[in-house]
Amino acid sequence: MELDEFFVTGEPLIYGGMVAIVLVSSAIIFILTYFKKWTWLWRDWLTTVDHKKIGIMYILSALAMLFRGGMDALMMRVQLAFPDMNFLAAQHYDEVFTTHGTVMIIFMAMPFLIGLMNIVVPLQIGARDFAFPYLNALSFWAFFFGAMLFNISFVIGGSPDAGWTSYTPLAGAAMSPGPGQNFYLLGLQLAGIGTLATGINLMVTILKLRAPGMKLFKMPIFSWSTLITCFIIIFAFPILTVALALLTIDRVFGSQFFTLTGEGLPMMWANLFWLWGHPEVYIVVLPAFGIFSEIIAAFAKKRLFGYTAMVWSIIIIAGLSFLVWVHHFFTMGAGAFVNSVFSISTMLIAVPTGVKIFNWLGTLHKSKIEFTTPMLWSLAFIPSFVMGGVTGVMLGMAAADFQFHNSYFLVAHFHYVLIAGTVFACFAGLIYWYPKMFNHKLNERLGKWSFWFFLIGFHVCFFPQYFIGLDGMPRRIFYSAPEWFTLNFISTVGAFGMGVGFAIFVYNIYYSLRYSERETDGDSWGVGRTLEWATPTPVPHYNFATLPEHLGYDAFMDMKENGETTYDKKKLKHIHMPSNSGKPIIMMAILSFASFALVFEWVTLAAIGLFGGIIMMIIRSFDYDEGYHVEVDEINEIERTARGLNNE
Ligand code: HEM
Ligand SMILES: [Cu+2]
Repeated sequence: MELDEFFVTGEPLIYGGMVAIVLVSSAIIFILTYFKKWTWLWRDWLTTVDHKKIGIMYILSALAMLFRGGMDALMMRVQLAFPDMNFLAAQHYDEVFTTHGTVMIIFMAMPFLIGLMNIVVPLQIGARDFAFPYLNALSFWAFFFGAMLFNISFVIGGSPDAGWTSYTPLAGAAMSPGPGQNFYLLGLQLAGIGTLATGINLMVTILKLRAPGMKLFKMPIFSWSTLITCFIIIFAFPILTVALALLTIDRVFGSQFFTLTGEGLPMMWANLFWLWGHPEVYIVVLPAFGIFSEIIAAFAKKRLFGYTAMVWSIIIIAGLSFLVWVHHFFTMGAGAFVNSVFSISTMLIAVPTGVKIFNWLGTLHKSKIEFTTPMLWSLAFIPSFVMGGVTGVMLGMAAADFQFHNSYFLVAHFHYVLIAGTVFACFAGLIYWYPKMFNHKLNERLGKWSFWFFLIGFHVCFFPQYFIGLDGMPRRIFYSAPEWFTLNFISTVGAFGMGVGFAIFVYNIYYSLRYSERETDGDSWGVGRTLEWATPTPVPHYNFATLPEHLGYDAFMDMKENGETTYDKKKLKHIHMPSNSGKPIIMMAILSFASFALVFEWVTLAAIGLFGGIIMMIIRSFDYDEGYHVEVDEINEIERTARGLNNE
């Protein structure tokens, strides 16, 4: 391969990107060296197996990906703002919507939520850490290197351009030659392994490590939604793994699973993709439901209305999510009977979802609402998400979908559910649990500015798109006809409004780091109901010194009433902790090297990398490190300092 094929050339925007990458990387290296932070970075972060730190790394990466995906979105909206715009050429537009969709779903929404789960779930169920902390680190690095591999494509080799759905035969070797599509396949493969491992890890954690007395039906709702999400991950992700592998083999080694010419089955890809893909949208929305439930109950200062109905509706949604995948291609030609079956199963999902909406409204009913920013995001979620849900039912009517299919009506619909559901929940959850992670709150005034900009921007951006869609504008085109000008222009203005909201949010992180008051009490908002608020802030690395015997639903409320804490001197025992390890990051770096080689179809190099990965697994299996103990004296010291008891 020639060097000028290796680097992407010819686009001013991409040269700008290259310069930005070099500048930012040099700045980071300089700062780390200047302040002598390399050992700190390696010892405290890169080798950590602590679920709280891994969660923070997930969230930071997800915020970076939200920025990247957001820049893609703004570029597309600029191109569509005026008819005859020449900002993005057709080919470049294709690449941008492909990377936007993929980054947002795989590298932003899922890791953001997994990051929150990492931090919150062990604390909510009274566990010391994940069941397999080492595996948790491995999962994070799999995601991280997968994301890096995918993102590097825009400066090296070229971006994929077949949509985030990567439909064959378009995505096959004949119609999409070159490394672009391989980046998609291998980036997702690597990250997917991490997600699958997290699903198993969290499921075992929740089933096996709950504190004594915390029965499943006493568990906080966010932990419930996580548990069910893990089941979806475990059943759905292997389908993606297989589909990606088959398409990789098609492209690199010339097999004919999805080709047209070799009597492959291109529609089989669409089926496999959506067999994973529809459950995937519930992977990113069920945890969001869990987050909103926690926040709404906390700031309505009431017990969650209909807890049991909530749990069952999550379970039913999860089950149904595997039975609706054909609604993504009603136009395939499966026939009226098949389409009717999938139409009905799709509409059935609205029933348990409706139940949840009424449960949230029931919780709010006659309550004294405290309008904090996490609560604002949660309140805004309800009507906004309903607008996405109702249009989803419209799309679910097979006959009508022949009109809506591949139009901006669909684009509006899925942004309504993904943004009002997932993104609002990410913001709400991050702000709500922020003091648990960083010992201070985010500034509420800035938070409200960012909320209003984002919320209004969101509706201004996407509401008009329903009508542009009904007017006939197809998705995935880089050209806006003059008759769609007004609505398209309004939509672009809204997109920039959201951009401003996000910028304020990021600025708030910096502002609060400098100026926010440091916490002394673990129950930061004063309204905590669940166990994570029972720990002091910052949370000790072992989480809980001791736990009360009986943990009911709303465990922390009971503890407050009974005057109990997580520090009962009489019950102290040493705590067994896992040691840090550099092996997860090294192993995943080696596997990402192998994947990178395979992207360019350098098969020997890829095989060597894979072999290196196997060597790392063997080394790991001879690792007899049993971890270490935190002794009673040290626990006493940590708890007394954290609780401010030393001055007494
Ligand atoms: C931040 C504001 C956002 C804006 C302004 C925006 C805008 C857009 C635009 C203009 C397109 C291309 C439509 C087309 O030409 O067909 C698009 C596609 C898409 N967006 Fe977004 N988006 C945003 C956020 C998100 C989020 C948060 C997610 C997911 C969590 C998401 C997921 C997708 C997906 C899956 C596609 C389809 C890509 C494809 O056709 O392959 N977007 N978005
Ligand atoms: Cu679906």
